[in-house]
Amino acid sequence: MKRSSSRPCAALPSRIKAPAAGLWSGLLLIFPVHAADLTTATVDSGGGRSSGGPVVQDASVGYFAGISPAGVTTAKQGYIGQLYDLVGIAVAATPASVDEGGTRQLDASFILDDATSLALAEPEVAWSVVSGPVTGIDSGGLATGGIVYEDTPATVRGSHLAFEGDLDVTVRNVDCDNYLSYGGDAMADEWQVAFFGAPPNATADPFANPDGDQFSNFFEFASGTDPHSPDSGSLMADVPGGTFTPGAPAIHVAFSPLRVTYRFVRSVKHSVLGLTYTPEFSHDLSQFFASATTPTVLISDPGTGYELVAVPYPLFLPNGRKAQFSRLEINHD
Ligand SMILES: [Ca+2]
Ligand SMILES: [Ca+2]
Ligand SMILES: [Ca+2]
Repeated sequence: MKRSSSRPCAALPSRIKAPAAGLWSGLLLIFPVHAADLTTATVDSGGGRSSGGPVVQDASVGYFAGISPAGVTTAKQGYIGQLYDLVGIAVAATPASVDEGGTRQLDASFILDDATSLALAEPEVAWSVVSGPVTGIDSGGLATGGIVYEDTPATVRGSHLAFEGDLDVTVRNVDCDNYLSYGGDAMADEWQVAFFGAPPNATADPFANPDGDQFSNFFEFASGTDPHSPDSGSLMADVPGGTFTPGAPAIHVAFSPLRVTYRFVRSVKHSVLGLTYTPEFSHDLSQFFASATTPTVLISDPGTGYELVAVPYPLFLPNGRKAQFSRLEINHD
């Protein structure tokens, strides 16, 4: 009896697995059948592109570079492209300021997670004002500064997708006498806001005299005295030394040699405000003679906005009489 037997096909050992077809397919693209024909391209020293014959090589330094010589083939190995994530938006302006009534171009860029940036076209950005006197930003990122009485901080914002970025800017006070109803009265708006608050305020008028002394607000501003104090007194000065306290003009006498000067305080902004200060001298309070000497600045204090100046006190007037009286005339052009 013929016996037959059948033996089932043996299964592959479990540790020998056939690779998935897809994997082989993928490798074949780079390792063709004729593995012996592989040539090795020279990797560019910077990891950039190199080529020779039918080969174009894009690889990073240190990566395998063998590719097929048949046909024009491109092999890409390693980090030849860089992927990044967006982490925020940066807004910039150069400089980070805008003049009142003027404009400043804002620029926006994406901040990437690899510490680089990617410029954004301004129309892609939604612009807004977070705070401060920036009156508007057009679609092209052009910001306009509002009218201010002093240099004033503001914050602007650029938004795109889910990101937004802020920039602090300064709105520069380039005209010291143009702020709302305080403008155009020859008194620095900053001084008016400091003593009388935000406009409008009738007691801040140049002809008003809220403290009831003999000096109008205009004269108090021009002389640096307190418009709320009827007892400002005469100016006090430490010359040389560098300090002074504004007050009514004073006559100063120095000896060895004898030198008499007429000292007064004026605004450091007198020129831009159109203010002129004219010391005048008289024998009889009837006829006054104006000083023809340009005042000498003894102490300048831009921090307070005032300076101490002096002219020689004439012992004798052009009419030959003694100068027994003096006064300071302050005018606005
Ligand atoms: Ca201004
Ligand atoms: Ca003013
Ligand atoms: Ca007064």
